[in-house]
Amino acid sequence: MYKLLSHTDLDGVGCGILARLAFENQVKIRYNSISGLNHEVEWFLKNNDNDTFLIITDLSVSEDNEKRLDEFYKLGGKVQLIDHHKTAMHFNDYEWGHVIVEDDNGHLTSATSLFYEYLLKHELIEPSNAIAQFVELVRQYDTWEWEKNENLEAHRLNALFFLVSIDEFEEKIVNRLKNSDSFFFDEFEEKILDMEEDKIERYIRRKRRELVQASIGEHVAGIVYAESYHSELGNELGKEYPHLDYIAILNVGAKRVGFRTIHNHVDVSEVAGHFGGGGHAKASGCSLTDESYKQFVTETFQLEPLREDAKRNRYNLKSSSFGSLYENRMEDTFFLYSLNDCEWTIKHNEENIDKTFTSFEEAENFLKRNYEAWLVRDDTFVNYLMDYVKNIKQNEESKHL
Ligand SMILES: [Mn+2]
Repeated sequence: MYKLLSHTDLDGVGCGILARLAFENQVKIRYNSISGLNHEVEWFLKNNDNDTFLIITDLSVSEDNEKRLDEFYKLGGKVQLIDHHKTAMHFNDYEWGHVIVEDDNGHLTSATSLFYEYLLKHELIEPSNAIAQFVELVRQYDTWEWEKNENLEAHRLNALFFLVSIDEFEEKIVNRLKNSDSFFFDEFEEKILDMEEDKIERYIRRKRRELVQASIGEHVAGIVYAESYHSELGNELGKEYPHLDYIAILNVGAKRVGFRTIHNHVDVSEVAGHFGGGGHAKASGCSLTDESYKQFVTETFQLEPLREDAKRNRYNLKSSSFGSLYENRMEDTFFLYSLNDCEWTIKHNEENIDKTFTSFEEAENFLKRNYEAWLVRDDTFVNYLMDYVKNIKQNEESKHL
């Protein structure tokens, strides 16, 4: 008999699917959160028979359970831990641990890709094209490589995973991988995935109009309330507003805050750590405690949402050699223009600010971080230029008088 303890996400369930293909009804599978895993391991060690082979994937156990498992192994118990998280590297000190973050070709790994290799190496699974394709989709999704490769199928696989229950997903995929030469979505799945994509797009568009900006510690954050689609939302809002260091997503019902960043210069695991949470550099979270509630909810509740840049302009464009016009809520105007090839500056109302920038992006970043200004529509831009010309003329005329 085998027992597999794996994570509840797509990568974790990918391991379950491989185990089902390899061991069929000779494996018991349990999907767990991190805390749930430790209970399961303790329960297993108390109730095990020495014939059951324990496999743990995509998760690592607590220090206490690490010791217990090693004792169990030394007394002849069968156990294998397979993971790809950086924080689990020390399990490689054990014969029963196998942790690889990046493979020899420089590709990031996932638990599903490592477990597939493991099963192949021990000749526990028949290799197939369909399985290899599925494993690669899971790997690309779990490592975010899908985004760089624009592998939308990987993203859709995860969307499908969330649309159906884990049991249904497992059964569906196992059957498909058993019976076909390549991995595919059926017609009905394609249809609901299309609908789901439209729904996410509308949701993000709505949330974009609710985003507020606030300085928090050394960072400028975007703050939004949302219960669903956190990773899509964090990613889209981050790209839409690159001047924000990170996006904080508040889920008041669940009493959680999620943090996402698209930037390499920001580590949101540190931000979350400050509020007693943790996670990865680009995605992290913490509980909504008194302190984080005050910071993210109380102190930002009165703020007005960020205004979006005008999108359909023909004249008032970013980086334009004629300059670009911005405005903020105080109705201040900001004219951002280049002095020469490598210097940009900003005219705030009538006066130039005492600062130059080496690129348009740098200048705009300054403008948006400090003044929450947005690119105005063409009509406002044209009026601004006309007033400007009128002023010059008036000045000239007054000189001649
Ligand atoms: Mn994983």
